[in-house]
Amino acid sequence: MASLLSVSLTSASPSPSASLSTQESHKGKLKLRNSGLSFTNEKINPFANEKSSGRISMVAAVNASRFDGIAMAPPDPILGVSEAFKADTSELKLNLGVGAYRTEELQPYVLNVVKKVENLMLERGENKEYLPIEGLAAFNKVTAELLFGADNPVIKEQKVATVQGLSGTGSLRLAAALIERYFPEAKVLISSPTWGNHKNIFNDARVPWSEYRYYDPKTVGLDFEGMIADIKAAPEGSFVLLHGCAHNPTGIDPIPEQWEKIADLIQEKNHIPFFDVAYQGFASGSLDADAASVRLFAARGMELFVAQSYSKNLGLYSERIGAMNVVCTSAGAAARVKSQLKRIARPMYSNPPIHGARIVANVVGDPALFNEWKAEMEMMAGRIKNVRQKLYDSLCAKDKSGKDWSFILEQIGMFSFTGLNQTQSENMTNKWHVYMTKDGRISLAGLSLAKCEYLADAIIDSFHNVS
Ligand code: PGU
Repeated sequence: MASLLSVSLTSASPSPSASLSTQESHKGKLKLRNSGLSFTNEKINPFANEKSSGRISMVAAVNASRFDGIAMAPPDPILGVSEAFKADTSELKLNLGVGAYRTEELQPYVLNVVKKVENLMLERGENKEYLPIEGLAAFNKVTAELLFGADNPVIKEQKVATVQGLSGTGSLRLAAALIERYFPEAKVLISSPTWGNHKNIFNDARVPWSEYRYYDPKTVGLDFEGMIADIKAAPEGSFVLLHGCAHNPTGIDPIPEQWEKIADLIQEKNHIPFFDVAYQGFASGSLDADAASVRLFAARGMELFVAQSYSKNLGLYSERIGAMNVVCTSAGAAARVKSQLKRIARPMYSNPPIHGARIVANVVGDPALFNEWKAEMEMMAGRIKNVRQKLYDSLCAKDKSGKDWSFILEQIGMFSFTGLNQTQSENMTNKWHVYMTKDGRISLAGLSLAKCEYLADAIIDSFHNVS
């Protein structure tokens, strides 16, 4: 029989974020921002409902855990798909969940140029000392140049605050913390739909967000009017999160004239554009073409945020290499913003990892290796375009219903947004062993030419036979 003991706990302890906000509290009052979300003590502190005000005591069995109040978290909608895929023993199984490039043999791919540079790094016997908080200087230089173009006045005039981040996600999270700290009244507008983790990032940073219309299921295209109306209706000075290229999950990007109109409106409303660039060079095969949207905004002299990732274009998924860039209207503002980004990074993770930063800096810094990278990027983008075409051809050949599948060819990047609903997507997995996210997104980077016909059969069955 379990013996009983009494446990004493300090009650009403503020949540971790509340204690962070205390730094900025006024006259000792705890200031929690109204994010429109429930982050009350009741939600976070399982003991908060206890009546006692100073200290609480509770009686617990020794076998009971202090963590019994913590519920099981749901699996991640994207990374959880890979876990389910691993557990499936069927030979037919296909992982089109996570956006990660695979070869035609459906194997993970390490770029040749990365292997070369890693060998060079090993030969040089470089040390593993801490990086500065802002990351590797040579990386920060080349990453901003790749994004804006080396000749861009924003670079020449030192108007960009660049810090190395923990890939795209970590860079977005840093920026979210900057918004929370210095723009307490602002909210972030995100596209509907968007990459699933965007909402988590802003929720955890306690930055309120709302959605703007983006995808029109009727046309399986961009709802440009809806997008414009929602950005217009947002309070002045909002941050507008935009996907630099290859919108995730839809694969639908505004055309250049639409980008101009979006920029006009953002300027008019005094909003701050916030680009997430996770696919530069990977969407079209060209680093410059895929940065056109960001450069268009920068050329207007606008202040903007840009998060970058090297997960896809250099295949450095697990090295966690990316950057956060803030373009300011003066070098002085950029220096101050950078100092604050460092201040946010220091207690979060102190300083970033060096390996991926050295790979990027060495690849971009050597003209021959840089060219080799571009060729490999074109090859990867080309393989994805080929499977996109073959999937479309297979759907047209097999589907006798007359349905127009041409939207698949109009989408760009590594994903296709099939238009399958949740039940249909579940049929893809349960019946056909095709693993994908429940929003109907498939990663074409995980598809081979050999599997296109099988996938077409699965899509046609799910679309027509499941409601
Ligand atoms: N932003 C967008 C638009 C993305 O699609 C991704 C990755 C990221 C940022 C972050 O990538 P980092 O690896 O942190 O640089 N999205 C992929 C990868 C899996 C995931 O959800 O993290 C995806 O499958 O959507």
